[in-house]
Amino acid sequence: PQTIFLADYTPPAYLVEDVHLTFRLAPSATRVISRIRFVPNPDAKSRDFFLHGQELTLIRATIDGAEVTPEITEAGLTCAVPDAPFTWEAEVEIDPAGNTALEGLYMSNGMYCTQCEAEGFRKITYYPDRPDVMAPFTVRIEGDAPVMLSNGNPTGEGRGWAEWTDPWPKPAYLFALVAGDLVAREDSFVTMSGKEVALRLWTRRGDEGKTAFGMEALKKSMRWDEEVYGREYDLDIFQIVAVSDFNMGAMENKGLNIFNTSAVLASPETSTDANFERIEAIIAHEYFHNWTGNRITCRDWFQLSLKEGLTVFRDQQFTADMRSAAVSRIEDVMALRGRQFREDNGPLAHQVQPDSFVEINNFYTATVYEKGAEVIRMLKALVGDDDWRRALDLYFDRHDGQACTIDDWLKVFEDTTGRDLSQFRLWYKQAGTPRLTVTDDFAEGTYTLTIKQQTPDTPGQTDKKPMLIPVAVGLLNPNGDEVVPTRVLEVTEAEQSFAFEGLAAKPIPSLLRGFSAPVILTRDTSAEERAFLLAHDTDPFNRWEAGRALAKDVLTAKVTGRDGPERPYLDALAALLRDEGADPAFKALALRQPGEDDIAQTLFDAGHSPDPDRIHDAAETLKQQAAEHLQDIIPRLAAEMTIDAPYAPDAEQSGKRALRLGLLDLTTRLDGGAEAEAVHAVADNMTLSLGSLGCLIEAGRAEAALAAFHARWQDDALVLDKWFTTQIVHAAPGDAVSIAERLSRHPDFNMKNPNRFRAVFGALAMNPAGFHAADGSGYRLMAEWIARLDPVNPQIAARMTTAFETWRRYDGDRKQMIRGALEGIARTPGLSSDSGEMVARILG
Ligand code: DPP
Ligand code: ZN
Repeated sequence: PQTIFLADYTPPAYLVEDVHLTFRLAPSATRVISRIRFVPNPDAKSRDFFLHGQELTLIRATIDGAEVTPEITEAGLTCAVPDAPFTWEAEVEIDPAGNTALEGLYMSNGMYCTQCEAEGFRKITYYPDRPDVMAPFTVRIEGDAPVMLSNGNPTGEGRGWAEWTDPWPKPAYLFALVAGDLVAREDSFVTMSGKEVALRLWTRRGDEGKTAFGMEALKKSMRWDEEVYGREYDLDIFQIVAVSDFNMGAMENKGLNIFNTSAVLASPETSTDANFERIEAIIAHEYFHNWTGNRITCRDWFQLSLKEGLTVFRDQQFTADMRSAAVSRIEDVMALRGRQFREDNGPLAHQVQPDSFVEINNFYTATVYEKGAEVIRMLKALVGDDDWRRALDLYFDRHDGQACTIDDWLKVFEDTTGRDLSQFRLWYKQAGTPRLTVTDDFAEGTYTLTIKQQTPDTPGQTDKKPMLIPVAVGLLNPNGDEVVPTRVLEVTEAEQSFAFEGLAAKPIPSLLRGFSAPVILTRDTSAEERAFLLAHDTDPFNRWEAGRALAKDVLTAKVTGRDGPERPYLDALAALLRDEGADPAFKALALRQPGEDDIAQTLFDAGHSPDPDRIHDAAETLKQQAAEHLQDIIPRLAAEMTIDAPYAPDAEQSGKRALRLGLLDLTTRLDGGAEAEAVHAVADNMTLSLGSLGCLIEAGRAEAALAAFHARWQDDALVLDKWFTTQIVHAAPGDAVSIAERLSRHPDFNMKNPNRFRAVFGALAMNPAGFHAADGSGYRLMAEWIARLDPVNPQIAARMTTAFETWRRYDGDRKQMIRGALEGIARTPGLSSDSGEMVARILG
């Protein structure tokens, strides 16, 4: 496997003027006939003609009608070509039915579908499969499927064929084709300039009842992008197709988005509130890519965050507007810390803009996506809302139709504001989570904050420079009044002080409001001060953060055998639950304890080797204590969370259900699951059904409920995925591995379906004390299945290796066992470059 470097970028030798593709569909022998008009690129450094191609059988090729015999290698082909525009034609044969990697053209439940990002198009035909080659496509599909779709607008159809034309030049990774026996929910949307766009959401038969929510989310997204960014849709039709076997969440193919069923299909009976929220966000995300990704795309894959960071930021803004801004910000940060901080503080740490990769599929990461979005959020905070909007207008204007770089993006901001962003650019180039250490001082009415910054070494990167870090700060007086409203301090030096004058008394600082930068901030803070902020901070994020910090202090103290601030924590929690002004969703978030993985990292940072069992016990003990401490409040509050109206997956109802389930989790510690059983018996939506089932599993009385759940939902793959997952996630640590092992032998387990594989093995990784079982059984099971999956679906196998990314935190025995497991994967004959690269990076 070859390492690709950003520094080696060269422009393509030939550009493509247009592409005509004909597909003659047959499950094991599909013919793809391409007619491509090439023109020499005036900016090219060479005239070497190279087309990517993998797993293709070339039947014939011609140039300007004359037969040619190209030289074929494993990566593609070369051929002597004229030094002038010419027409290339080729016919290849491919095997969609045998394609279990789910990259290129493959089959899912008898339906043809494609996934081309990042480099799947080269498995469909010979082509310059790189995002800086953009062309209009015309696609003719021949076959017997009742529905045959591709990008763009329909331009013809007849018995056994359909033709689609996409007038917008696009890179090959945005190509899509779908064919099968599909049914559509149809709707329409009138754009801001009065153009009517047909909307279709396609599913296989039987899933029609799960499309209403997705369609509404699509229309809301289209309206929002017009209202907030002035971006209008640009084809006559927009289509979404739901596919059961899909490696990712969804894909923004031009005019024909393809979605994992789990990221689009929803109904109250089968989907949780969290599913609805995620679906709304993903539909928005893929739709927003039409401008940030498709109309303006990436020059090369090192620029991936140009489209992903920006589009995640835009979908976060959308969710904040559709739901509660405070709650969605907290959820975004929880996800960032859970996945990106974990990545950034281990062997897989990498830059938002990497300098090199072996397999680009391994860089669709939380760092490129979520940290990328945080970088954009900081940029917006630094330039302000007005310049943000002006800069975005300039970006769309200047770069429409181009394949761009992150530097092009930053230049737009420099030109708009006149600001030099070279220090800010380090956010893209320096890996690792910066640490901020804050001290303060008060004398003669002046309050001084001193902030030190340091970014730890990461693989291949040491001696990092100070970054430009926006730290939003507000000051409260001891009565809880805000004496200095939020101000953004721009930290640019390794150490820097900021003074606030004219204060009557020493204030209490509220630091990093709204999580204004993706950093780890530490400051010696007393439990009283945290409790004070939890009660009084006007910044909802920091209010939540104060409670979380208290909970972490309690848990880490318990694990290390110190006295912790249980009392202030539990009292503050009680006060918050009694606060009638606080939103139920917020209370539910405050009630949630920090995850066991988060505690492990915190302990490791403090110089301990975390013991997963002790962490789990500490979490259980604290839950028991909370249940006892809050037992007077719980029944009344739970009763208030009853909903009389018909189910709606909106922010208000889901907040109430979240709080109700948070309280039920505590009640289960007191009544052994009696109430959970009652809730489960009458639950008429998946949120309460699955939530109460989790409580029953933890209470050890779920056997009958699990059997009934399986019997009821055995024909619904997405619900069955939940059935697999919940048993493992909620299993007692000592049982998790054997349950996962047993479920991997269940007749409904199917390693070829990524959702099902993740439902078992992704779930095992989410039960830290179970996965890290002291006998190494979790490691062995995981490694065995990764090696087994690798030849079938290398992308998912490689992704699953991240279960091991935290290995250096643990004690010597565990480290040795994990090393053994990883080395075992590495020795697997024929291991993919996907998994090979990941294992090598994790081992370091
Ligand atoms: N480009 C796709 C997305 O992020 C990849 N899953 O939306
Ligand atoms: Zn995306």
